[in-house]
Amino acid sequence: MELTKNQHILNWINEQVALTKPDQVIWIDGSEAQLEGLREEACATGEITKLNQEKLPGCYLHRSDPTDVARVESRTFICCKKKEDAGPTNNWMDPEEMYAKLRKLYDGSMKGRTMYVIPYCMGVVGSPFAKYGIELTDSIYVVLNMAIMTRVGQAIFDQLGDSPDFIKGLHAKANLDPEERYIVQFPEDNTIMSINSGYGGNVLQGTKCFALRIASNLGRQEGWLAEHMLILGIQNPKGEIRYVTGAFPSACGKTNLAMLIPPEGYQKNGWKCWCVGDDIAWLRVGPDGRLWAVNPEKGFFGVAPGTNEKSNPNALATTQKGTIFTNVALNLDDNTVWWEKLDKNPPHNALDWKGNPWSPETAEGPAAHPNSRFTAPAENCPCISPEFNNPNGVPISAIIFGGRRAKTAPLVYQSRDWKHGVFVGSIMGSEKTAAAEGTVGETRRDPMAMLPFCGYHMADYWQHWLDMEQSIANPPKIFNVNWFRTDEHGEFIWPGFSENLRVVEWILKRCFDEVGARETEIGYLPNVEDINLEGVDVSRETLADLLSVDKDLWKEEAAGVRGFYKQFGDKLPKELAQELDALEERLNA
Ligand code: OXD
Ligand code: MN
Repeated sequence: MELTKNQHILNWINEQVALTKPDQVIWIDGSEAQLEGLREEACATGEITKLNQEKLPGCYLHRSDPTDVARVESRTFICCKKKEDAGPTNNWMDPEEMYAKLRKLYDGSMKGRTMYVIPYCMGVVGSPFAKYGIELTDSIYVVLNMAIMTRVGQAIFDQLGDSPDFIKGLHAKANLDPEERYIVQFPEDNTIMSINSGYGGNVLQGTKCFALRIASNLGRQEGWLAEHMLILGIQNPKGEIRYVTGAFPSACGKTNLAMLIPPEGYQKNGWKCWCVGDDIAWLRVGPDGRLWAVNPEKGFFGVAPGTNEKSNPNALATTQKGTIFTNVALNLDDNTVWWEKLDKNPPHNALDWKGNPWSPETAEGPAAHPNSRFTAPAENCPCISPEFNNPNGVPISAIIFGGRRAKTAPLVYQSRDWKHGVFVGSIMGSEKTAAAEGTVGETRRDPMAMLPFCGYHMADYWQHWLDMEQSIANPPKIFNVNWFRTDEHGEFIWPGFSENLRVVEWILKRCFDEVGARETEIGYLPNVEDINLEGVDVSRETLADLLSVDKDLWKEEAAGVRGFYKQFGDKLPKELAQELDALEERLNA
């Protein structure tokens, strides 16, 4: 039954139905009864498997096609009229050409299938931050995941009324042909189309496609920022809670920082940390001139391998109910799940992520896919912030950028001002580990961790960041961290995880003028005595080493940035070119 009389919505859905030709159309009202019916149906067809309901209540396992297990940047497109508006870091195709190509692929793709109409909201329904979307999909898996990751149901239609202001999304699994897989954003039409994939990051359109690629365009037009950032609240012994956001490329511990647990000594003194978001932040200027952040998502789509009682007990606890696991291993003895580094007891009677028998003795590959995931409700998280559902978000004191650098970047430094902070974000990068293709140690630049997610020209995006300065009377301070410096044996010097709070404490003190700093060529660094080392096995000498700036390495770094900036040509904001010149001058002085 149709859940709205909105003609914009009905006309658009009718067109998509005529194109894809599903056998039936089901509208998702968001009720538990309807979702439960869909879970039962998906269990009956084998699309998902019900797990041990005593140990993992409400949890299910899904296996995706083995060729369809990750985001595919090579198949992801920004289709705006002018190629130069997409910029050198995005794939582009002319919208007319792309629509024509896609129409052929979608034509009749839902024959014999059901189309589900998912009305969803990014942010709290009715909040000034909120944005609405409708995803049409032929996948129950997508419906169930979207219902965890976003706010779904009738309330969205009620809120929209007759408005045409919603993001249109069409997803068809088709035949999962990797050669014809497309994840396409049409920012000028507020439209998202994905086909031939069932993998989360490609097809849960509310997340990366909408909340970053489309929303970054909306933010530019409307004067706000859509960022690939965690949001963390830090409560000090006085009971004050101060918030930071953090942008990190993948494999830099973003989820761990988002759910940080204070070191024991800090806990005893009354410190607490609160997770507002683990992946995406929408940032707007509040009436007080500060930057306020909301997490537009309602769940966590996290990487399972490596998540354990030590690395991230909060994430692990979050996955113990109401969670959909994708491509992890199934323990046949007790119908629970397992993944690498969950614990030291791999199941001996298991199915791997492809559904083949697996045991540690005979294993030829990992039990869980390295990019296997959990889709878990944020409200399960033991440290979820009481402000999680606050429609106005939380005020941000600091923005933290970070990457994985063996030598160059110190443990932490503060930018000189907003412009320099934008520069620091724009030169962000991470060194490739042995696990990834390419030369080990080579730096992959990933500005603001937005390389795969910025929905328009990266240089225009930097300009937008620079322009935002005018409207933020009380801007957050901008920092860079690096938890990954290594010694001559390649071992990490800084213990990381919980201990990172010691660095965040210094960052917050800087924001509230509670501590000094020393000025260096690259920005402000802590005085060695100003980072609390009580209760951690790190000496002042080691800390001094972590806080050292090697001028020769930084000269190489500056040269690397110059090379990276070249591709942006005339579009590179002059402020950033000046920042690079100034950095080199200071290094050569
Ligand atoms: C994610 C990503 O899945 O950034 O969050 O790839
Ligand atoms: Mn992410």
